Amino acid sequence: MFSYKEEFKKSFVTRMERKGMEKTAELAYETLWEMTQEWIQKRWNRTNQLYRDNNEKKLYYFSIEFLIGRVLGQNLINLNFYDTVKEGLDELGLQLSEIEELETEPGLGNGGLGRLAACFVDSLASLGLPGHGYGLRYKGGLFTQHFVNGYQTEQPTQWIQQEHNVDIRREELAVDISYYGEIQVVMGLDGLKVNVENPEWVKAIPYDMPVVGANGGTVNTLRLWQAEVSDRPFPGREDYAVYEHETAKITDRLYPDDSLEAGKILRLKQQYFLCSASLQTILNNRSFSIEALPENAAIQINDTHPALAIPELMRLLIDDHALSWDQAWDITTRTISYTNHTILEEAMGKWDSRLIQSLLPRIYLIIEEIDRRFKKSLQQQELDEEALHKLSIIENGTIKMAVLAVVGSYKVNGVAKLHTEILKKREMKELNEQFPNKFHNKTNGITHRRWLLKANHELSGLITEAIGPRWIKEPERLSELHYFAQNHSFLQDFQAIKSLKKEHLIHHLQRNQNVVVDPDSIFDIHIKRFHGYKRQLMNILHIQMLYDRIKRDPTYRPYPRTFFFGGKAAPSYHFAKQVIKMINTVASKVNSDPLARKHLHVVFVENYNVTQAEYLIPAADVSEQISTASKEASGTGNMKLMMNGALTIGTFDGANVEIFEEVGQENAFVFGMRAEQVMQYEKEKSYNPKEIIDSDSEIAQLMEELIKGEWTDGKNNVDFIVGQLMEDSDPYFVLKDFRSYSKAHEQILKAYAHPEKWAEMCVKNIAASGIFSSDRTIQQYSNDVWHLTKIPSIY
Ligand code: CJB
Repeated sequence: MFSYKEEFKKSFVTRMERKGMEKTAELAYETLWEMTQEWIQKRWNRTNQLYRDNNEKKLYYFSIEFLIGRVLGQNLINLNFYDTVKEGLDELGLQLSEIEELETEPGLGNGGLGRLAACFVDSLASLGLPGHGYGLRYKGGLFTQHFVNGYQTEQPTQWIQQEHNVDIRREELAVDISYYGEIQVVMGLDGLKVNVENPEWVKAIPYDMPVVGANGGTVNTLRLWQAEVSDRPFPGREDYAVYEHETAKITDRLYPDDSLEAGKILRLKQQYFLCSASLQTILNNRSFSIEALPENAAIQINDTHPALAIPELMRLLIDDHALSWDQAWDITTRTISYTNHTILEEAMGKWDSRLIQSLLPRIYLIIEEIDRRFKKSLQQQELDEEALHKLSIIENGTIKMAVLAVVGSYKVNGVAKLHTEILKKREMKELNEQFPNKFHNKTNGITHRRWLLKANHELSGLITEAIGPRWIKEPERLSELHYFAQNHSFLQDFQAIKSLKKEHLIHHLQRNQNVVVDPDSIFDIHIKRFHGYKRQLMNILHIQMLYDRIKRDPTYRPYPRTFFFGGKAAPSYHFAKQVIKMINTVASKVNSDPLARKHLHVVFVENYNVTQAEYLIPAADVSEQISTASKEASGTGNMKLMMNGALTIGTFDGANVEIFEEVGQENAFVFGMRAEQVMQYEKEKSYNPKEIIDSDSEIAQLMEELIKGEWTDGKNNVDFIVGQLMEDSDPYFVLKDFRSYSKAHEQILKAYAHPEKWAEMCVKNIAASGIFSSDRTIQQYSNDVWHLTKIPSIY
């Protein structure tokens, strides 16, 4: 009888033998890699053929980051081959999990925004929707983080290997990008025409990566552009060595600043490179008239980084396709839509006009014209100075990319209900009034195929046993788990799986970091980028307070807790790096104290990335989502942890609000100020942290210890942190929310004392998490913004 497993084993062994070398794990990885690529290639060709035959409208998702994580295991899962391959390899004496460990993770993103893009392309393919990702092929992904004396150090990460790369070079699709040059207005056949003389040319080479949808039905493309020297002659090219070096720099590395726009020329070069290359390829390879672009293509720009797509599309339509300004504007503003991911001032893309003027002179003229026409359209209205300021694209020598993105697109969305409301009512109030139907909300989501099926195979199996497999295609069916929330044997199975995933994490950490963790402790997990507003500081201060209590009060002997931290700080973000150092210092003090260590353990997981997340998330009991209300646009880690049955301790911020709505506040630990209160304090500048210190003796003691240097190890200096809390008036309200945070932790301890009730709450969280699948998000984008048609499945 035919068996996929036997077929796989036969083919696998033959290939291994053909290689004629020792049967190492590396060889097994190579072999499995090749076989997977062949399975994918067939499906990829079929999908592309379908696209050519059917000509449906396509979506292009432009993003400066795609944090895809390891691909081998995910591809096997989406092909539905994972179990077959795993069992087959088992029988051959090989462990698939060991083989997977050999893959270097492509770290082509910083955090939430990049990972969201990766979840989105997975969902597009899995829903059978024609949507492709366009990004950059950075040679070096996000840096590798190591701790030296507790300080973060950064090493470059190389993910591209000589062989077995995840992508395919498409030389024949290369396009040229131009920078610099002088503007010349010439008389053409149809009137005046703008030319750019003597630009510097750079070649953009696409590398295509397959994006395998669920059941292998649809394989879409993630196209990443690499910068190389152009074949075109131009004056500056004589100094070839310099030119070659400058060119390679464009896609040499990912900028490691999460939520901080570095106004650097290289960053601008990257952004334009992505936009120009992607738009040229879309226009060059179209099978429809240029006027029909909006009916055939939707372009979603992921934050303002690709907002230059707006003037670049205008340039291509006017200069290369001879359309009038009005025609070009009509097409552009019916093709492009924009997602905003932050209201943090420092992360709102802003460029010095002179920089754009010199690097992209033609683009600058177009932006100027967009601004001029927009301002002219406002002239009839009586707008005050503040409104005019909020509505200007160019102001005082600065180009505001967020305003450009809103004006030049047909839809603008925030990434959680609260965030969208803040955009509409406050940050972009004036723009929303000008374009009342443009703004809409699309709450983020995560792909359950990676964060449940792949990361937690065991829990997925249990869910399927209980409610059948339909939830995999329709994750909202996870709600059927409600029927099991009080089923004793189901809860026991859930607890057993949680313990198993804790063991997996412990084993992983033992191997990588040589730390030993108590499997019976509460796993309290705070994983995300380091930023003031994410308040890792509040968490570590709270741990200090618990330590003090244990030392001071002989009756205070709480249930053991392990506090895990994971995350990187932007190399230039001094405050965040100080917090990292402080956590490591507190960890060594607490962990080396025999009494405290019985109750508290602090573990900082080095080099947090997608792979580490896959170990941490399934093992979590508690999910720390403690940002200052109004600051976290959405958060997506909150959703991943919930889906794996962790209980959230969190503020009313970002998508937490919706998580609490879905699961009920009684199944989470909610604390802290609301967004309106925070914004009120900010407006009135009326918050004074000294009042808190004066009225709360425990907090006062903590501050005193900090000032006295009791939490330094001689090498670190907490002055900077104390300075922010006191002199800088605690901008993220750490002390203000501290007491209610501490009370929420007390509630956690009380709840954990009843294991079955706790497990019930966990299961209710999983049951309520289906709505946070990115399949739901993508379907909503498709219905409301992109209007895509599902392609028929072939498998
Ligand atoms: N975000 O990761 C980034 N980088 C930015 O530059 C701006 C925002 C994050 O995007 C995520 C996806 O939408 C959000 O969940 C998160 O709140 C936001 O900080």
